Amino acid sequence: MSTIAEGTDNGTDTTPEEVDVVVVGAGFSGLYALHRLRRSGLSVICFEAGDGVGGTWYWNRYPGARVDIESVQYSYSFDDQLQQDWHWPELFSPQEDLEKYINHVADRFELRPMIRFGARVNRMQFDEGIRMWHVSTESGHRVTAKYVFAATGPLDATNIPQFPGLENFQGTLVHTSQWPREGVDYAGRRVGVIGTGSTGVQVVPEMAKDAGHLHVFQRTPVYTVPAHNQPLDSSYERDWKEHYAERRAMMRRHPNALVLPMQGHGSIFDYTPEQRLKILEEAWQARSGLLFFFLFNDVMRDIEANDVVAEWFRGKIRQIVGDQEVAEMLCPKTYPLGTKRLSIDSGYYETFNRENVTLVDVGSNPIVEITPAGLRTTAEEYDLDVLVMATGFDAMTGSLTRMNVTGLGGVDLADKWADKPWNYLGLMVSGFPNLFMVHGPGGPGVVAQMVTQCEYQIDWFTDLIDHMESHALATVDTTHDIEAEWCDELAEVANQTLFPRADSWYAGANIDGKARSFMIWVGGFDVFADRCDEVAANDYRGFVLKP
Ligand code: NA7
Repeated sequence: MSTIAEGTDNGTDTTPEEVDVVVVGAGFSGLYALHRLRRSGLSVICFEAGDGVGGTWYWNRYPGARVDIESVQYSYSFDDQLQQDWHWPELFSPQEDLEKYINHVADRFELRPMIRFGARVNRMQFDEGIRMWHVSTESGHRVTAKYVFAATGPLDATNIPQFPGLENFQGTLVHTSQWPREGVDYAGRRVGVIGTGSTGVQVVPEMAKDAGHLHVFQRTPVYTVPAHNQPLDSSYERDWKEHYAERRAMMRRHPNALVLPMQGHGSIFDYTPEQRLKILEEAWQARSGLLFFFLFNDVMRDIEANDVVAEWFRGKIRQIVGDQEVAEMLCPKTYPLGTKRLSIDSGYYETFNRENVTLVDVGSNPIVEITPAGLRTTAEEYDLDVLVMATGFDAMTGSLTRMNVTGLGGVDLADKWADKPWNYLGLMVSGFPNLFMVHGPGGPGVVAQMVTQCEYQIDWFTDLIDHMESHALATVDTTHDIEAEWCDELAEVANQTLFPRADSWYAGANIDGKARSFMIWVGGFDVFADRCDEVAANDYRGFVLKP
């Protein structure tokens, strides 16, 4: 083992030609991987496409960008002094505060010298002769490494639908995840937002405040609940800081890696309609939108139970939105509640009561063309100065397949995943030795709190590396039989829930031509982590380790 690969690109490139580990991405996962790997005494280099740390919280700087998990939970646990020292001003942090935090972490733990910024990885090739990875970046880095951590995030590869005429638009065109640092001038202007997922739900109320007129182009309505964001109450903060150890342990034992204020009411059918109303109303007023998943244990499994909550939900929309035609357009009716990411918002439905906001149904009348002056649907033409794409991501797999990754026998990862993203435990893919995926397809990914999850997965990988180094092992891989078993188990677990009933990005349904395959382990983070622990305790059962 060598020493830590440090040095900045200040004119002279100090990037070594060979390291123990390459980490791709300097978001929450990448930074923790750097910290943890350094503790193992390994030489590490990190390539980050952006000019700063933060990953999701570096790129998604659109107005209203905010985390949808309480910040006291969505934060690192690996250093108690850090969680004691840090003060979150708000309950659900805005992007600026998350970026501040992650920059603090990079400085506090002196991680920056290990990172090469503006360095997008564009090729990763496993060399069977030397059993190492060759990693290249668009900015010319060429490094050989024994191990690679793909800390690339499940929502990194931007999806911009290729509408005819897109290149002819004369106004400002921007995807929410590529929002310029200097901002976009939209005050008093004619703005269009395409997309009403979690991002659309956040950007719409914020832009409506200053836009001259805002058109929201909605293909599918969203279920969103109020965040009730507020300044972080000092006694609440104190209580968390006093109980961090036990609360972090509770997260490890929770299916979604969360601590929730209320849950576990049993079946919805155990209650009278009046009692259900009371429970649902309390949840609507409470501080965690994700509660709706946990209020009753049959809502995500039984369509009739789900329908009860969904219908109550539609009633809420009809109450909030004045114009009942608009309210009806906003009511989700084609997929069960929770089977696409439940959003949390700050005044989303209320925004449609504003004079300067118009909802356009592009589900019934699709967008046919972007024109130089705006866009045209099958029904009408709209003149716009600013067009915002809140159209999401080639989720889970896109960030990996876009890096041109080739494994044993020169197999391209994109080809290997042409029909489904084969993987074992979401951690590894057979034929791609020593390539570790953080939040990979096949793991709990976005249905569980991601910071706790990334810490867990990175600890698991670094323990595996420590094991390999102390036993003089050169490679770890898995087999296609094992990954086929895992993918079957994942599908079986998903099929016991309502999740597969939605055309969601959880199943690759949002990208034209992408194979349909449900990619997320919805059996619980707790069960997943127990399984990973058990695998490790049994000599990494299912993994193939070679000297
Ligand atoms: P999402 O959840 O994928 O939402 C994208 C939105 O864009 C969604 O409403 C889509 O409608 C819409 N969309 C995509 N393509 C089109 C076209 N061609 N025409 C019209 N509308 C379109 O991405 P987000 O960024 O909102 O959220 C991603 C995750 O980030 C979120 O779940 C959180 O985990 C954080 P559709 O529903 O496909 O009909």
